[in-house]
Amino acid sequence: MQLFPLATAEVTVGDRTLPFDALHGAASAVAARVQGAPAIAVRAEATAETVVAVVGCLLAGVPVVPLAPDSGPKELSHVLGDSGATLLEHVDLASRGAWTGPEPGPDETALILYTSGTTGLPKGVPVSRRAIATCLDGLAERWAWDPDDVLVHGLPLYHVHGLVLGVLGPLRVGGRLIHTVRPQPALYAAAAGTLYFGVPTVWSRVAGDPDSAKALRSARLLVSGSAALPGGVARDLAALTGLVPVERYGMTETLITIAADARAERRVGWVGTPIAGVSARVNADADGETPGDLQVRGETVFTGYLGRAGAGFTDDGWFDTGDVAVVDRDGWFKIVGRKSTDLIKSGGYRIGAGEVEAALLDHPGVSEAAVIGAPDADLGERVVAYVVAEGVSAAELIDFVARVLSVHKRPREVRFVEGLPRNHMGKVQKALLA
Ligand code: MLC
Ligand code: AMP
Repeated sequence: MQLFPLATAEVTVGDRTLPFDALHGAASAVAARVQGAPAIAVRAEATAETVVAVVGCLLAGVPVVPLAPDSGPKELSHVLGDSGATLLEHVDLASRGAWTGPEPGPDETALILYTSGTTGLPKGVPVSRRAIATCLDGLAERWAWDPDDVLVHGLPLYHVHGLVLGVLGPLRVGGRLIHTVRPQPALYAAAAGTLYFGVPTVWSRVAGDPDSAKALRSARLLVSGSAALPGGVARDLAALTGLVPVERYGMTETLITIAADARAERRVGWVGTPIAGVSARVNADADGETPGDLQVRGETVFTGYLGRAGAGFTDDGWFDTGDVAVVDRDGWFKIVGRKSTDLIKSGGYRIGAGEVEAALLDHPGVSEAAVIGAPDADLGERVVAYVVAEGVSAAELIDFVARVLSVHKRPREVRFVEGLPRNHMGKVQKALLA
């Protein structure tokens, strides 16, 4: 199974463009360097070097661990230790090789993505080549994505959205990618693409910048994902661009599993039907449109966290997403919430409350900490920390978390309290905090 069967893609990141031959040549040189390594970590800055590094490892069949470039020391040592990866220090865009090694098998691990749980440190999610191929082919079918498309986005290159869909997608489809480095409305407007990706925060900012939004009128398709798209944002975009975004749903562990067909009538708030190779079900007590646990299985779904086989799967082999959904008679799914309030989605980033709490407790001035996601018009949810602390300011605590963890995991707000509400077992009652 070839991951990139067409040699027609072209990748632009910022002001650097790599036609397929240049990308393949530079990636071949990386492949020759890394072959045989158990895993390679890449500081996934939004650069052409990151794309070359990832493709080089994929050619050589070496699992890639993409790191948030602003990872704090705590995250970095955990991820490197847990994955056994070696950090790839330097990539030369000018070097050329001609990799002719055999195509790795479909069950080989292509990527190891780290993602937050409700407690503890991030967990490694091995993603197979088959999972990537099935996901991208399913989405290409839903979106009629072809080599003539110019995909534009500016999402981070260490998550499913920006990396798997946003970089490996155009490479598999054989089309063009323009990565704008930052997902800013004016940069989206200037790139003049046919197809655009964004998280809801990005789409909300585009809708808030009418001049940039109107420039997207010449696109054929806007896609939103990673968090729920507010209906108001969809309507504002429709008025400005003439396009209602399609939604798709997924997660690190499963890649994208459910997507709306670009040719179907838009159903704002509904994410679509399972893509080819995937099944989804709502495990509800009652029939019909009753909210229940959304469970998925199929070729895009991982087989287990690194070092924790079996966690998250039902006895009959479905992955329990932790999301709550309804499904209608036509088989369309709507995501209505999440079971745990300890997984926060802020700006499309998944942030575990427990990880932020542990970071806060590492500060000598903090004796107790509880973190929640509060509704936020821009970010969907914003990280709010309730702390019992002495001799430290809110700004200092925010900076502290931004330093020990990635910047996006920092609380946006710190509320000082005398004590945290706890039940008789001593467990913090977060419902009483909000
Ligand atoms: C602010 N900054 C600080 C700081 N306060 N730096 C250090 N310490 C502090 N205390 C700086 C940051 O470094 C950055 O600087 C700037 O402030 C803004 O950072 P931010 O506040 O984090 O940006 P913000 O505007 O909040 O970001 C919004 C956003 C971002 C939409 C751009 O949230 C984003 O990129 N989201 C995408 C997440 C994503 O791709 N998720 C997909 C997961 S996969 P500077 O200089 O760097 O600008 C998935 C599966 C699926 O979910 O279904 O897709
Ligand atoms: P991540 O692991 O960062 O990939 O985040 C996965 C989570 O993002 C899912 O479990 C959902 O909660 C959320 N998510 C992704 N896409 C959507 C969507 N279209 N609508 C609502 N939530 C979404």
